[in-house]
Amino acid sequence: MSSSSTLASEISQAQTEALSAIAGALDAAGLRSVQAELAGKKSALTVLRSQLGKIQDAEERKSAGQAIHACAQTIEAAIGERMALLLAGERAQQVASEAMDLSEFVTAKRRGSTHIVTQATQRLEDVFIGLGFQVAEGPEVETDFYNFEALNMPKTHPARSEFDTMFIEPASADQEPNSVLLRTHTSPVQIRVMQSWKPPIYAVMPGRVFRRDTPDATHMPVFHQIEGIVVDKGITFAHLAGIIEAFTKAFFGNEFTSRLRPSFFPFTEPSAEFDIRRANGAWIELGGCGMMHPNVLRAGGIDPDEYTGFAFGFGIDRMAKERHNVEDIREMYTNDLRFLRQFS
Ligand code: FA5
Repeated sequence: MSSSSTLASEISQAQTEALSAIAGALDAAGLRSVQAELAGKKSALTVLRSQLGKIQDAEERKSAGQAIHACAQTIEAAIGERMALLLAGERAQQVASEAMDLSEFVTAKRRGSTHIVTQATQRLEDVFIGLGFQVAEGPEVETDFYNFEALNMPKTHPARSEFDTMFIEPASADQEPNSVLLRTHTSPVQIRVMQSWKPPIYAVMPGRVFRRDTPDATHMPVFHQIEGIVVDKGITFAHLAGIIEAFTKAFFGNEFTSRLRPSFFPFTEPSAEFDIRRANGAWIELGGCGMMHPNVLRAGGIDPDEYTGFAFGFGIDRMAKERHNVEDIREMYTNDLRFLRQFS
C-alpha cells in the first residue's frame, strides 16, 4: 500500500469522482446504477478498503479505515440527497402529466345533458301544463290497495295477472304477503290525487314503473308512464278524444294523428287504446284511456253521481322512441354516449 499521504489523496480523489458521478445522474434510475457501481467490487473505495489489511502500522491502519469510512458516509449522504431531489422532480412531472385539463371540456362545449326520456317527460309536462293541467307525483313503492284494489281490481280479478308484478318482501311477520309492491303503472297516483285534491281536477302524473317484462325492442322491465285524469262536472268521452288529439299534435307535430280503439281496463268504462299514426302511415300503440269507472271515483272519495272523469296512461319511453325515430327502446338505456349525444 502507498504511503499515508498518497492514501489520503486517493481517498479524496475517489470521493470527488463519486460525488461528481452522483451529481451527474439525471434520473432516479441513473442514480441507482451509479450507487450500484460505487458499492461494487471494482469501485475505488472497495479497492482501497481491501488494501487496508496490508498496512503494517496499527495506528496508521486505524486512521486510514476511519478516512475510508468517512468518505463512504459522505458518498451515501450525497446519494440520499440527490435521490430525494430526483424523485421529487419525477413525481411533480407525473402529477402534471396526469392532471385533467378541465378547461378542455369548457372550450369543447362537451357539457352533460338530460337523458332522452327526461327530455320527453319535461316536454310532456309542458304540453299538458299548456292545456291547463297540473303535475303531481306518487310513490314508486305502492300498496296492493292503490295499485290494484282501488282501481277496481279486487284480489281475484284476472286483469291483475296482466301486470307482471314485482313484490317487496314483507317487513314483518304480521304484514300480509304481496301487499307491498313496485307499482306496475302510474294509475295508483289517480287515487292519491283524488283523495287529496277537490274537483275540478286536471292533473298529469309522470313516473317510473316496474314489470317483470323481458326487454325487447318495445319493452323494458323498468319504464316510464304519464298518467292523466280529468274529474269535473259533465265530462264525456268527447272531451277525452279532444284532449288526446290536441296532445298528439302538440307533442309529435301536425303530421301525426291519433285514434282510439275499443279496449278493456278494469278502471275505465268504456276503455280505449290510444294509437298514433306516423307520417309513413304506420300506427303505434302508446297507451290506454277511458272514462273513469264509478268504483274508482268512489275509491278516490268522489261522488260519481255528481262528477264524471276520464283517465289515460301513456308509455313515455315509447313516445321518446317514436318522436326521435329510435329503432329499439333498449338503445336508450345502454348509456352509450355516441347515442345519447344525438339528443343533447
Ligand atoms: C296501463 O298501464 C294502464 N294503467 C293505462 C291506463 C291508464 C288505461 C288510465 C286507462 C286509464 P298498459 O299496460 O297497456 O296500460 O300500459 C300503457 C302503456 O305503457 C303501453 O301502451 C306502452 O306504451 C307502455 N308500456 C307497457 N309496458 C311497457 C314496457 N314493458 N316497456 C315500455 N313501455 C311499456
